[in-house]
Formats: sequence, structure tokens, C-alpha cells
Amino acid sequence: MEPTHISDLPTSVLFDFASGAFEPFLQYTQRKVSDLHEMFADQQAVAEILKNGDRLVYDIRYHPFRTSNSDMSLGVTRIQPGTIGGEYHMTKGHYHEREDQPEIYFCVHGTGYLLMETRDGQFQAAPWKPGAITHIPGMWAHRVVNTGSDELFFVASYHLAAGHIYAPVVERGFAQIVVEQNGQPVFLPNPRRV
Ligand code: S6P
Ligand code: ZN
Repeated sequence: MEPTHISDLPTSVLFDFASGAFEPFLQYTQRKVSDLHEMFADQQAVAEILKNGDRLVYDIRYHPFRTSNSDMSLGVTRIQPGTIGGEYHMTKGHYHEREDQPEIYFCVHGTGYLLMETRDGQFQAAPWKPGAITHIPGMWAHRVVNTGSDELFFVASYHLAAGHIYAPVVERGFAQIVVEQNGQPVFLPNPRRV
């Protein structure tokens, strides 16, 4: 379905806390290991997984709410538990094209971190558990890492006009990576930057 629906009437969707899905949604995207292959530090581990078949890392349901004079998007992302070469499953991560366009993230289920970074090198990792709500200013790149043994769901709200830029994250990643060591999440400097 194309997200072209325009309505000036109030609109509701129904979120299911058990599955992390909501209905109706206008767009559904899956990101598998093959879509994220450049994001993980251990390229050999990525190649091993892909040799034996692909797997889902996360999916996103979107409902872009458009009126005749505004836009607001709702997205719910569900990250599967797991690691690739010890690095926890995570979203690709991106900057917004427009630095005056922030975003609200609301963690509904699971545990992990919201990694955020600016182009001038500031880095923050917000510890996440259900109930954590983070305002991400428009100039901060954002990526969510699932460090738990269960799915992690979060709700995102932003203006469609924000736009998305993935290239800097694909090229350089974030300042730190989050890996499992003795069953615990540990932050390490991104090997691509040292
Ligand atoms: C959009 C918002 C989210 C992400 C989603 C997937 O601004 O931040 O809906 O699109 O969590 O992450 P990514 O990095 O693959 O777009
Ligand atoms: Zn965003």
C-alpha cells in the first residue's frame, strides 16, 4: 500500500502491546542481515550467516498521517534478539536530512540502548527499558540496539519532512559498538574508526 492517504479527520490506530504490531498501517518494511551487512563490525560473521541463509533483524510498521496542511509519521520498530559476531542486533541508524526536525522514541518492550551521535563527535547511549521516552534533537543520528533476550519494540513519531540520511552511518558507523561479553553488554570503540 502506498502511504498517500490524506485526511483532515482525526485518525486512530490500535497498538497491540503483546506483539508490538498496530493496525491499520500503511507501510511495512523488513530489514534482514543482507540489508544491514555493512553495519556490523565482524564481516566474516555476516558472511557466515548469509552463506546459510538470511534472517530478519527488525521490522517496521509505519502510518504516515497526512492532512491537507501537515504530516506526522508513526513508526513501530521491532528488533529481534540476537548477535552477529558478538555485536547485538540493532537498527541501521540515520541522521535526519533537516536538523530542525527532531523525533520522539518510546521504548515499549525489551531492553537495550539508544545510541545517538552528532556530526561533530558528541556521543550518547541512553539505557532503555519499557517506559523510556527519548527526545532526539534533529542533529543527532540515532540507532537502537537490542541487548535483551526478547524482542525490543519502540514507537517513533516524527515529521515526514525530516528526511533520512544513511550514508554517513553506513560509511563510519557510530562511535561505539555494543557487544556481548559474558552475557553482558559492553561498549567498545568502533573498530572502523580506530
Ligand atoms: C524514522 C525513525 C524510525 C526508523 C526505524 C528503522 O525517523 O527513526 O521509524 O526509521 O526505527 O531504523 P532505520 O535506521 O533503519 O531507519
Ligand atoms: Zn529518525
